[in-house]
Amino acid sequence: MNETVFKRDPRNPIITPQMMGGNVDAIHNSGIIKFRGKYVGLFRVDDQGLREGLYKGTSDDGYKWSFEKKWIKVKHPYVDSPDPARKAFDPRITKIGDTYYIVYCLWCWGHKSSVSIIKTKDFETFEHVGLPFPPQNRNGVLFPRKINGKYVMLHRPSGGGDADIFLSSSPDLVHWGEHHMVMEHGGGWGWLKIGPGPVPIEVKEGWLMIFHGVRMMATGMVYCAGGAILDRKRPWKVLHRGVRYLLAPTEDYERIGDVFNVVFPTSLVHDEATGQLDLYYGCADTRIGVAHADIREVVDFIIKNRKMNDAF
Ligand code: BMA
Repeated sequence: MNETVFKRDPRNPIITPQMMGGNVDAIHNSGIIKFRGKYVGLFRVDDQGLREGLYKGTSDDGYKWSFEKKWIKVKHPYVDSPDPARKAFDPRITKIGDTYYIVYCLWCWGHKSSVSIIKTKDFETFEHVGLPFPPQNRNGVLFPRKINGKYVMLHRPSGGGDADIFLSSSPDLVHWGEHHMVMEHGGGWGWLKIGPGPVPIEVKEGWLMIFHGVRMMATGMVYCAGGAILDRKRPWKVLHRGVRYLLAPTEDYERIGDVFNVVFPTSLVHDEATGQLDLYYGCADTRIGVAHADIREVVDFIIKNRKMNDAF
């Protein structure tokens, strides 16, 4: 184990396919958020037919979860399938006002990945909002408030190679434009591709953004998590990009699984009273881990180990 500021929870992995029982091959990159004093999550579950969809889970403490073992259902105009939710994966959940928006990746128009937005107020019923961009796009996450009067999303307009982080804005979550490139792939652990992770958190220096980066080794791709600070009013501007990763696959449960050597961060729960961050991440595309850090220490670590711009 070679940890930086994030420390792995000793209970890791906290959720495994074995705990789920039944027709589950893998449970990994998931959206988790505090809801009515407890935790709720939409979990990426691959079944034993290797189809992807979202299960709902609830928890009192963020570690022990109960699941509704069925795909959530959303009526979706773009997907020609008897059960559209079965094509969904890698959700991120953002609360804006009293509404929870879920941005996730959807296989549509054949086998092409697109980001899709749905919304809910109660996590019982989900409503389609829009499909912001044409394919391919692999990761999308909304900021937790409007910036300059518009909704803002980080996303990754690529299905594979040349994968960089972009930002776009919208007056209504349906019509998107004002595209900016935020960060190019590059650097040691992100030299092959990068993509946005959990919902950014506002700090006094700007926005704390945790993202994933990929490098190619002789044995295949290695996925790490790192951090950057974006400008508060112009969040496409990178103020500090951390050169050192925050989390890299070192444990057996992160190294061995359906895809080897993957930590894939998708949710960050922030306790404002204590400053604690809980980073939930997919491990080897098979199970879920959580790591903890103090938010100030994370920001300081990124700034101390920074590049002043996105050019490595
Ligand atoms: C990415 C996404 C993730 C996955 C990762 C590692 O492209 O498909 O869902 O965790 O690859 O396989």
